[in-house]
Amino acid sequence: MRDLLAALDALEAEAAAALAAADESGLEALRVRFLGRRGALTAILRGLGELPPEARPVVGQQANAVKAAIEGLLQARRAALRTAAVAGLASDRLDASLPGRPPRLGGLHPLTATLRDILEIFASLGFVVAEGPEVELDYYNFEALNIPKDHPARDMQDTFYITDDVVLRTHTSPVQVRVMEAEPPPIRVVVPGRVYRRDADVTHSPMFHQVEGLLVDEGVTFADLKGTLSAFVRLCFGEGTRLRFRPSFFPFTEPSAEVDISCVICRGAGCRVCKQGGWLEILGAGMVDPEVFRFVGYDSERYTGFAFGMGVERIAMLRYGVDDIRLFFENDLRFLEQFHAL
Ligand code: 2U9
Repeated sequence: MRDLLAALDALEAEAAAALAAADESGLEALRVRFLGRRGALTAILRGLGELPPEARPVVGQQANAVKAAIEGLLQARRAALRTAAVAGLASDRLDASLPGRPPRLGGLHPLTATLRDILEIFASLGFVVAEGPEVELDYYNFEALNIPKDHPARDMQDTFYITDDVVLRTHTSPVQVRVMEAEPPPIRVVVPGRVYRRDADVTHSPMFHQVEGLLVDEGVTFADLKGTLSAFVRLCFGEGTRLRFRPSFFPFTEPSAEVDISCVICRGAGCRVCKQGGWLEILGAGMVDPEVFRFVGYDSERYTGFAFGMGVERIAMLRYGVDDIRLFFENDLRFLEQFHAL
């Protein structure tokens, strides 16, 4: 009898512990285990008849008390779990009046924004975009542009060679040669793209971007070049911007000029950006050399043309007051995010 009473106490303690740890899905299994027809409690109640008569009421009473206690614990646990579940539902409810999390917007890279603006301006002047390979034949990059074999630009020090006659293009000019080979005048193209030169410091990057332009037709003069570049400069930097053409030399243009604009920061008064000079060099240009027309089979007695070139990084540096070209290529978000609002 003592053993049976101890077993009943142990059973109640075991049930209490199991129920305290149970979740809703475990409750039914525990009911079957402790109160079911094959459970220990039922076995004890069924075996009462085998006990000595004086033990029957004592054990029977204790067994019924344990049964009632376990039923009570089971019901209490079920109620507690339900209450917790309802409280969870209430607190998880979506508050549709909360402000949303704004998605973080990206922005254009300053070079992309600058390049798009330049191309849009030339599109408004009637130029169409032409593109070509960055890995280029020596013939298109140098030979057909009247850059002779002994020219310093051809030095291993200045150009990335792939083989003896294949280079990474050093300018986008070979594209204009290809355009002229492919179609007769009139030609009116702008050529954006990456170019490569063995040069690296705060104002030079081994890869940078150019936009070049070429216009060829009958009767084209230096006045057309000046008019086109004046229109471009005023659309790009503002109506009040002045231009200055200085004589220069390029193998592929004759005559040639470098073009300065009045400083976009101080308007010519002198400042850090223009190094107190009041002028900024932003373009090279000239009339296409007849020798270049000879290479592509154009009749230089009938046709004349002008060409120009500019560095996109240089224009972006002037526009945004950036003093180190490498900042454009490091992809540091602290730099790039400053352009999102612009
Ligand atoms: C053909 C004929 C002529 C393109 C030209 C320049 C002057 C020039 C520089 C600007 C800054 C290169 O990026 S930079 O360092 N470019 O000064 N480019 S005329 O003349 C051409 C091109 C193609 C067939």
